[in-house]
Amino acid sequence: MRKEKKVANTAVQNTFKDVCVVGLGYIGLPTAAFIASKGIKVTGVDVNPTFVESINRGEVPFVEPGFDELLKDVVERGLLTARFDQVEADAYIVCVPTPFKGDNHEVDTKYINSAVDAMAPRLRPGALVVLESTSPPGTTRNMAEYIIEKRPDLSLNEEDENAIFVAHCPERVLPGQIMEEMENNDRVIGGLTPKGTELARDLYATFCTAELLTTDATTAEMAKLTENSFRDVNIAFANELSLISDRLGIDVWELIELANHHPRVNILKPGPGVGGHCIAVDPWFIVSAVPEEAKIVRQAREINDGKPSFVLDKVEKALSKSDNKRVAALGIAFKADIDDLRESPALGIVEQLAERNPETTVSVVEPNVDSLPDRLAAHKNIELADFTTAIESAGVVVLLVDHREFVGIDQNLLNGKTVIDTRGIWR
Ligand code: SAJ
Repeated sequence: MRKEKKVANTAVQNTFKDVCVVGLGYIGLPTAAFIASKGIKVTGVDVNPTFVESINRGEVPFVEPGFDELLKDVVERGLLTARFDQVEADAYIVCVPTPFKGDNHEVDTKYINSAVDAMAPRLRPGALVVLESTSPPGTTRNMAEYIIEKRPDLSLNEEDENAIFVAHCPERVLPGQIMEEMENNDRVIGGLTPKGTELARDLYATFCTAELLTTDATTAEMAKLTENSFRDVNIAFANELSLISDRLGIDVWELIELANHHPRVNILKPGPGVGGHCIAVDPWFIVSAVPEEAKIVRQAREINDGKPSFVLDKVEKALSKSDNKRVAALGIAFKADIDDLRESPALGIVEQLAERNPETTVSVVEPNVDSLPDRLAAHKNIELADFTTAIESAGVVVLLVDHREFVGIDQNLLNGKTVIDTRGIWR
């Protein structure tokens, strides 16, 4: 591993006059905007018309604190434009989803492949292609080989005149804190060749002021998977403690608070399960690559994936003892203060609750969305409600997400209700 200092912006801007970012989601769009804010012309590409139209109006199509101003500025200054089709550029950054498929949780590279299909005809010798999407070991090389399959006139040998350069630079920002972390998080950058690493490092140096750590592509891929697996394993420990504490009849929050007073103990928080498209997905790529060895990683995934059914059982038990069959479900996002519903355990809990208990009405309170997602709207016994109405009419209240709106509420509102607080904010 080599630590590289930031290079001067002016030198970098000479190398990269145009950058094309493919995939304008929670990661791609902020990345595009940060690069554009340094005076580089950026074209963002997405298949979603709502996103493209909203971005070209200077409006962020999702909730991310503090990002609106930056986006508006770069769009108004003509530095960032969104469109459906790719353009010729000095550098491409691929930020498309990499979901898994099948029972073995292998990566589905269909979005990377279609990004390459659209990019290949436009690639010029000397271009840099960076894969940011979280990927199993070997994916960056496979992507590069797929590019060459489409463009046999180009080469991956950096000595050749017709060489292109390919690298992996996994995204690391925490949704909800992207404005701070995009600039200040250290980055891991691994090229397929030394020149690829160098060029990718120069590109990220345009907007990242932290350390740029260089390595090879496979180690960079594994570094990202390792980071998210580390967090998953630690959350699984907290979730396992919540099951143990429930069985022993003790308060898990108090238990963790006490244990965390030890100078070398720092247990994370239990919850209703692990969501988002990163931590709930990425560890499986390690399991799928090396199933024999990745025992803790697999077990952690299973523990975290099992937590929603534990919560569901608790709610159903409470309902069976309550005359009032209405449930107030607080939060459906995958974590606090965002509108992202991907892989959200809360969403699954609400859906199953309604499905398994047709006599029950579930009032969902989610301050970050205007309407229920189709999955929930399809159920007649699920409604979107405001906080006060939902609580007042419910016999059972289940807190699923620790959104700021739920934290300091008047606890008197909960009198007479059975409360299941999966995030421990009302203790
Ligand atoms: N969670 C708990 N208990 C905790 C912490 C989190 O139950 O103590 C749950 C959350 O409620 C959520 C899930 O885990 O459902 C994941 O949330 P998170 O805040 O831990 O992480 P993400 O998915 O928002 O972002 C992670 C980050 N990775 C790490 O912290 C190692 C982020 O830096 C990555 O960029 C991101 O994954 C990604 O895109 O890979």
